[in-house]
Amino acid sequence: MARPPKPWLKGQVDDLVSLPQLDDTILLQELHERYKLKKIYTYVGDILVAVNPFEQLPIYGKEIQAKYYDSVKSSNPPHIFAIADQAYFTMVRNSRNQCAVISGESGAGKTESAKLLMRHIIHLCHSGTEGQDIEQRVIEVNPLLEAFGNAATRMNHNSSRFGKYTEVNFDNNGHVVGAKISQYLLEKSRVVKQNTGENNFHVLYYVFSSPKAQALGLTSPRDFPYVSTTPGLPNAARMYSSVVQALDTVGFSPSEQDNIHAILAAVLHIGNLAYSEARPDQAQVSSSPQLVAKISELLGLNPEELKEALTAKTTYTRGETIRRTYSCELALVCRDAFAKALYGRLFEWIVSHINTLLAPGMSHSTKKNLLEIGILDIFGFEHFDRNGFEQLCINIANEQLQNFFNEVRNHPVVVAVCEITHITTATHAHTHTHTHTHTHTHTHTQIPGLSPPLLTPAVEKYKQTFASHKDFAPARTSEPCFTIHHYAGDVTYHTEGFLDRNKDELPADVVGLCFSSNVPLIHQMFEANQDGQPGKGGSAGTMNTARKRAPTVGHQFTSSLRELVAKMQRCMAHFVRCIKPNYEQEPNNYVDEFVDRQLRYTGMLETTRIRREGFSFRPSFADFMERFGILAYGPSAQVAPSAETCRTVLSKSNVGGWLVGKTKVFLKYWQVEQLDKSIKLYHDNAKTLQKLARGFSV
Ligand code: AOV
Ligand code: MG
Repeated sequence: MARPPKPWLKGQVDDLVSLPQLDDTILLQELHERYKLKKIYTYVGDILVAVNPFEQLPIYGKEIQAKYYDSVKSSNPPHIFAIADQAYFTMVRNSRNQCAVISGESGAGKTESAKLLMRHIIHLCHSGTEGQDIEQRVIEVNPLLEAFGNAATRMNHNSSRFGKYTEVNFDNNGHVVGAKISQYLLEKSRVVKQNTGENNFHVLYYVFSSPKAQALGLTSPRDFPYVSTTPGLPNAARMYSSVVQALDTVGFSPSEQDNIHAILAAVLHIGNLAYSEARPDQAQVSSSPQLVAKISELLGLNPEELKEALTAKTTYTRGETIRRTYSCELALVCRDAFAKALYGRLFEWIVSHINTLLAPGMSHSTKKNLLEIGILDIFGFEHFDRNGFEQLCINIANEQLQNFFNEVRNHPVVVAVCEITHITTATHAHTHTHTHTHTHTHTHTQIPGLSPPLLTPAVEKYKQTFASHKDFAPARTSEPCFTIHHYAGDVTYHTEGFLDRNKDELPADVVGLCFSSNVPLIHQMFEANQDGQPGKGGSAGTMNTARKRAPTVGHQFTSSLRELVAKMQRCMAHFVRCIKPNYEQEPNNYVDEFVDRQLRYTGMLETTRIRREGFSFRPSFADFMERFGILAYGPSAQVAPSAETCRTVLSKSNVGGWLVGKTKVFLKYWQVEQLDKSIKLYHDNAKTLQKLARGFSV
């Protein structure tokens, strides 16, 4: 009969994998016990679980940061700083790029974790006064992007409405030399419409606190429909100052900041444009001339041309120009599309300008020599009462991350094949075998809802294409919708408006108009040909309709995600799993069922098992010897990497259970940690010896 496992002190074990027994219930209970003791961080193998405390804990101060400086992981309690420490020093010692993937549902604490991670990395590489400037600028990018890309939702009072991957670049000495942000799919629709009880983007409230508000015509949020029906923000004035400070620090010039203010004000004013019917199906702007003049002034446009572009569409067929007037309903759609495009393009410009300002300088122009740590903070899985195109994209991204999480170290080949072009690959990843996943990838290569032929208003097409697929279900209602069995649960998507959101087209008349703006930034924002809109050559107002079809939003999104995953696969990955303990976003409240659901759908335990048993680290002989050869042969020996020499190193160290293959060494993650520990000890001893020697020579 099997002996019962030895008892342990509940909530006192830092790495749950080291427990004599671990199942779903124990995992849930241990996290709960630790949470009660305010131990929000726990290791489950090489994954850090972070339970959101929803209160400020005294665990992030300078003295704590000092403890997590080049430390052995097990010598301190689990912490997000330990992940930063491990990533940074592994990068420095092995010259290998690192990435941190932070996942969890909305409000679980991803963005806060990303910031803490970044803060500690900057602390670790802090090099005195030199380079301080760039470090501070990299840090200030966060509040800046949050102002423009975050909003209060029902799930989170500071919810990221875009995904971001921040790469921090380092030179060979481990000093920060620059950074680059990639942003994914800002939820532009929020600019013009918000769910009940939710806000617009933060900055659209902050801007009312500007000293220039009066000149911009910004009286009070009450007067602007895009923000007047929302709860609003209590601390707008204070936040406004912090955004301006961030803009200054990152390096936005005063005139660039003026431009940003003007565009934000214009977006708000556009929401006030009203229409009346001059004739059936012929809308005219019925708002005051002052309003039209204000918008035109802010955007550098001609007021008459503005009115024209917002009330009719010009098409060119066989040399003929046809002007089709809008109904009031269509004119409102056009107005909102204009506001969304302005805001969306402003956001894109801000990100690309940040990248220009923070790009590694000329002396580092050979980017090849630079090292990097990437931090991924993407919108969490979403499941609302009504889910649209945005939710589908967000959830696809989460599927892809889940896939990366499950497979990254154990089955790199499968991952390479499992691209985001297929939505079902990661579904139920914890129950699928890998061959299974593989097969699926080849059976379907399109994302339901994202490939243009499937985006016809008839949902019938979906049914035909995916009827036989087990992870796809046509809805049982007469409404146009379908259900996908995601890894995190079933989500029903309403296809209404899918086509338009996927195309995300702005009428050519509006594009042409903005292209003609005498404000260089506006001109530039509408110059890029990325949306299939006229580029430098096309003069405003004479668009040719035969131009190439623009890539859809879905297409752009999936291809940028694919690129991102490929990039992360070349890095050493660190995982942080954020857990939301309760729906109410309050401290001291851990709802077992709520947490249990999150642990189960992410397949926490299954992932842990795969990682514990699998050989997650498989370096070539050369890579292995470069990193660990010193343990057997010392620092200066010239030893050829071979199965033999690798074996010698491994036998000398105290780890068992490794394998040496024909070209590679096979190690489990904890064996790597053990070897790293020996390396650190080696260096520490060497340092002590040097000190002693210096002492003798004095
Ligand atoms: P998210 O990034 O995962 O949601 P956030 O990082 O914005 O979630 O966290 C939500 C809120 O939880 C924060 O605004 C804090 O109030 C609190 N919080 C999170 N982590 C901590 C922590 N370590 N200590 C104290 N409070 C914390 V979303 O962006 O919605 O998916 O799209
Ligand atoms: Mg966030």
